[in-house]
Amino acid sequence: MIPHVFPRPRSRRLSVTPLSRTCLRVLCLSALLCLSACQSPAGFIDRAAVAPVIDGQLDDACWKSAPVIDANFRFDGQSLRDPQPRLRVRYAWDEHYLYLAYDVTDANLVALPDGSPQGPADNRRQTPLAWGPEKKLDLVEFFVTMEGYDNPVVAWEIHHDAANHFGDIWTIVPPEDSLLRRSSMIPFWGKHFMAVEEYVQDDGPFRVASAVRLKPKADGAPSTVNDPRDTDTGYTAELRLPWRGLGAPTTWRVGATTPGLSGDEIGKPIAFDMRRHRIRLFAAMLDGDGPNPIYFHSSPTMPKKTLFAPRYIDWPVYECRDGARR
Ligand SMILES: [Ca+2]
Ligand SMILES: [Ca+2]
Ligand SMILES: [Ca+2]
Repeated sequence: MIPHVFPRPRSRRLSVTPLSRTCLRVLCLSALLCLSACQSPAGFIDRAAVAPVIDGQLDDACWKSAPVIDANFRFDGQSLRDPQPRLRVRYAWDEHYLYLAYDVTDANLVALPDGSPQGPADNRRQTPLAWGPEKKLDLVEFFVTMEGYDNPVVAWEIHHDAANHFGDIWTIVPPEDSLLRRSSMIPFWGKHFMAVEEYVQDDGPFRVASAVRLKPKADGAPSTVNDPRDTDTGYTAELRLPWRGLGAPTTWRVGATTPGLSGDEIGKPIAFDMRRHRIRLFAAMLDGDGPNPIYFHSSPTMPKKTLFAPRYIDWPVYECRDGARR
């Protein structure tokens, strides 16, 4: 059985009355499906009444009310939390953006560029190096996909680091038992396809943005990147990703009355009503310190020592809602 990627709301109920043997089989099968389909989301993402300023400081109103997600599950054990704080993330949304904020605790910050800048001509960004154990490289990753993009999963893998390098990889992940995994487009360990040259598009004036703020050390001076002579404390960061660039369905746009865009809507930015829509959002951190680099992440169910992208069923599900109720 292929589990549903996005559990449906609890309000959906089965309505089967003729209990013939065949119907009982159908009912039992449906009940099994519902076990995977009716689970509650891991949490909610609240709408930001005021958009956060993307400056790396987490003093915006939306971050003060957002739940803090401790992404310190260890790569080398399932459901195994690290005793130390590692990566803490917060999420928010509004009609144009998904906002990501995070706080890294790290005594030695390392961040290096990789390849050429990417992005549109008026919003270029430098991609970070994603793996470099000999350099003690650090990295933060987010994996995001939306309900509906579930067979195969179409997701974005976002990379970010202490030097504000920003990378985005368009990823396609067929279900594990799908023959699509035999596609010549699936070279990455026979599991998924990564389009590294693609990038999250800006939606007119609504543009990808990111920022970093280095946290102060014991002496009050900011932590330093790529200088191991001191003892860092870490950094905070904010990212802003346009819903339309992420691929939110245009049927989710504010005031949608038709499935497709009407003539005067084509080419204009789109405002999205994300209320009640569900997204899968998984956060991970690579820390290059110690004898071996290690990842920490936000999923209590991710199997140990597993490649994150193909395990989309273990990315936590969040439901977008309007306003903080906490
Ligand atoms: Ca801010
Ligand atoms: Ca480090
Ligand atoms: Ca340093």
